[in-house]
Order: sequence, then C-alpha cells, then structure tokens
Amino acid sequence: PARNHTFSGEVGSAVVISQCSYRTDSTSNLSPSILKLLDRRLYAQRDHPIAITRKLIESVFTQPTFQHYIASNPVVSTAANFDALGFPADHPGRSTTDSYYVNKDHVLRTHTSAYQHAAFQAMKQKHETPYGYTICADVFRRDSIDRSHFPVFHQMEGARLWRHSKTDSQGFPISYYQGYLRRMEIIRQSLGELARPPVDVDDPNPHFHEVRNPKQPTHQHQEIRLVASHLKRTLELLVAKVFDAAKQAAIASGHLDANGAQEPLKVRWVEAYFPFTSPSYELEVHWQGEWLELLGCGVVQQALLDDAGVGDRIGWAWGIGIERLAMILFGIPDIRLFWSEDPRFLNQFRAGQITRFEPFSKYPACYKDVAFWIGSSAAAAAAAAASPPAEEHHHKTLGDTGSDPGLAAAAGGNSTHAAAAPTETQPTAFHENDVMEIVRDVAGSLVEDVKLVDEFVHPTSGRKSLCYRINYRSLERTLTNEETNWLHREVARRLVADLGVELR
Ligand code: FA5
Ligand code: MG
Repeated sequence: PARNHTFSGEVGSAVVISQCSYRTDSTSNLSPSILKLLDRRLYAQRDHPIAITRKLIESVFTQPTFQHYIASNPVVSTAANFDALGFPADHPGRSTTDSYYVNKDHVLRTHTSAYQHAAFQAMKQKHETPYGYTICADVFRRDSIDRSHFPVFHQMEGARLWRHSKTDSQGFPISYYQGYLRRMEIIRQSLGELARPPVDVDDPNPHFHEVRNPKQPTHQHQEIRLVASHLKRTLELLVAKVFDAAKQAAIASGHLDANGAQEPLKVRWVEAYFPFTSPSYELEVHWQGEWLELLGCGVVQQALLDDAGVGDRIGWAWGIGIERLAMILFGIPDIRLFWSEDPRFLNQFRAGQITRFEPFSKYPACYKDVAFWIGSSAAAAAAAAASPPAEEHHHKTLGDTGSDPGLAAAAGGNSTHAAAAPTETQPTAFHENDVMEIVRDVAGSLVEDVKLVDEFVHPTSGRKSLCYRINYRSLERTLTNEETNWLHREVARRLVADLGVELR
C-alpha cells in the first residue's frame, strides 16, 4: 500500500523532542531529515545571520514597550497552532501533507502565531499602552524546494495593542462612544510618532474591503484606517531600514559605489487572508527582478483578544520570514546556506554587523528528470472528473500560500484529500509535497530545487503522468556522477515504494 509519509519510528513508539516524550500515532509524519534539524538553534548563535537579523528586527521594535521572546521547544499543540487562531477544520494547513505531526494532538509549529494566545494572555498584567511583543522561533512546513523555501525556516512575529480605560479619571464608567474616541486619540498619537518611510510603496487597495478584506463587526471604520496605517507604516520603516543596511554593506564591500545604480527599494501591499486577522495584508518587495513575499500581517481578531482576557484592546500583528530578510541584508542567494556548517560561510558574519556575503564559488548543477504515472486508471478518471488538474505549481516559488486556503488550493494545496487516512485498499491521493519530502529525505541540502516540468493525462486511460526535474548541486563541493546517480535512483525507488507511483 502507498504511504504518503515516513514515521520517525513505529506507530505507538515514543519520540523525544526538547526533553519531552510524545507517543506517535498514525498521524505522525516526522521524517529523519527534519528531526536532524531540530537542535540547531540558529537564532541563538550570536554570529549567525539568522541571529543578527533577529537582533536587527528587535532593535526596530523597542518603543514604547516591547517584550522580546524566543520559543525554543518546537512542539506545540494543534489547539495552539490552529484551533485558538480560528483555523477552520478543513484548512489545508492542518493536513499531514502540509504540516509535520508529532501525533494527532501535536505539531512542529507551522508559524509563530501559535504563541499569540499565550503572548496576549501575558499582556493582561501590562497596563502601559500601547504595549507589544516580538517572538522568534524556527517553524516547519512541508513545502516546495527552491532557493527561497526550506522545510525549516525562521519566523519573527510581532504584535502591538492599544488599551483604553473603561472608566474616567474619577473611576466612573465611560460610554462605548467615549471609549472609542479615546482609543482613536491614542492610536492617532502613535501614528504621529512614526516617520514617513523612504520607500516607494504601491498600495492600490483600500485598508479594508467589505467583502474581500472586511473590517470586524466590533470595529469602527475610522479606527481600522488608523490601525492599518500604523501597521503598514511600521513595517515599511522596518523594510527601509533593512534595505539601507544592505546597501551600506554593498557599498562597504565595493559591490556598489555610493551613488551606485542600485535598484531603488520598491514594495507593494497585497490583500491577504488569515483566520486570525482581519483585514489582512502581505508585503512584497522587488528583489533581483522578482516580487518576493516578506511577511503577512493584519488587525488582530477581537475574539482572540477576548479569549486571552485582553478584550479591552485593539491592535495589529505581523509575521516575517527571517531568511527572506536575511537574504536581502547579506546578499545570501540560497536559503540552504543558512544551514551550512562550512566555516567559509559561518566565518563571514559577526554579531551586530551587516556585511556582504562573498560566495565561495558556485559548484556545477546536475539536472535529472524523473517521470511517473500516478493513480490507477479508474481512480484517475474519477479524480479528473472531481477536480480539474491544479496548474501553476510554480506559483509557489516566490509567493507563499501558507495560511490562505484560497491561494493554497490554487497552488496545489488540497484541503479535502488530507482528511482521508491512508488505508490498505485505497492509496492516499497524490500530493506534490510528498515528492518534495522524499527528495529532502534522500538528498537533503544537496538539492537546489525541484520543478514540475511536464504534466499530461493519457487520452484513453485517463492516467496522469508527471515529470519532475531535480537540480542536484552542493553549496560546498562538486558532486560526483556516482553520487548523483545513486541519489536519483534512490529518489525513484522511494517514489515507487512510498507513493505507489509507476515510473515511466
Ligand atoms: C504566516 O505564517 C502568518 N502566521 C503570518 C501572520 C502573523 C499573519 C501575524 C498575520 C498576523 P505566511 O504563511 O505567509 O503567514 O508566512 C509568513 C512568512 O514566512 C512569509 O511571508 C515568508 O516570508 C516566510 N515563509 C513562508 N514559507 C516559507 C518557507 N517555506 N521558507 C522560507 N520562508 C517562508
Ligand atoms: Mg504568505
């Protein structure tokens, strides 16, 4: 029978992570390649670019009062990662094709938003207003393979809440309307304290859209305009600071002269969807000729604040991919480099310094294709009738669809088949992330990217054929033919053994 994932051990055995033991079950899909990366704590190694970037972001969020956290145990409950944040039951992020399950109740966190509830709860005692926090952690996703995606990456999340007293200076309760006016006043004041960011910003959509990107029922239009402006401007300032630091580093290393022909910084805001914010946005930056998504953000759902006991506040939250910022900051061209233990990489960076990365020569690429049939003819015909083939897998290359069910579906994420557990008689539906996982398991960071290069349906049998092109390339040395041949044969063997596909 086809199985779409590998266990770390037998069902019902124990897996120990951060000194806690978890009993595995039929949901567990931790792979050995992921388990190996759990103890690296790159965010805590002073001279590592991930830690340097974390510190730089923290330095932007100091005023007025911010608490900075690091979350070291990567295991969180599904309740914290999904339920508390309002993820619907059929959200693709919950499926075992997209997330790493320790067992049915625990996942390797898929985002730092898993700590929102706890962090908001901790704010209950903080009466200064506004008040905020950042939290940094490594997060885990079964995802595509290319130079800006890795199954473990780092996120930093931030939130800021404004509180308004429900009583006047004599302690008498004030009306809802008076409260609303006070809140407006303090948010407007915060907005006035922000500088105008020196960035070319494209923001074609209004802050909220009643259907696509709605204001929450308990909010007023005017205050959402203020909160959204404050959120967007804060993040534009952060990005401007990062780009300026990157530019100074490029000038210092002679990659750019001071009046140099550097592309001016261009960013754009895109409407987004997250179950835990509304309205929601993503920020993209124009980098090396393409739009690269940096972060998601939005106005925190009031229900979440109520649950955490801070319903008397209003505010925003954002989540940034640290690698994405660090790639821009240091000119690091490939996300795998962050995991390199090669001194030629590590010795280039010092705490508190933004310096331009000097590549230590590019080793040759080796492209190999693997083509296979998926599903039986009957199943293929049924599946084809049920849903048209998902086109545009490459859509995921730079944009990310993690928390957006609509976009995730468009990019090949599927929210329905995930619910079906693998059984003896009925192999699980094919999912591209399972191919990615096998490639990662076999070849780890010796693979630069994996692309779907051909896809067709046999006219009579209705069976579907896929062809993936794997680019084998080490960041540290030249791979031998024997090595790449062996890796490729092993990938093909695992595709057959684990996914039940038929090689062409
Ligand atoms: C989130 O994870 C939300 N939790 C962000 C958020 C926080 C929204 C708070 C609202 C409020 P998303 O799935 O888009 O959103 O991921 C956030 C960022 O992580 C992306 O913009 C991208 O910079 C980075 N990222 C996503 N997937 C990967 C990956 N596979 N490799 C590297 N970076 C990634
Ligand atoms: Mg996203």
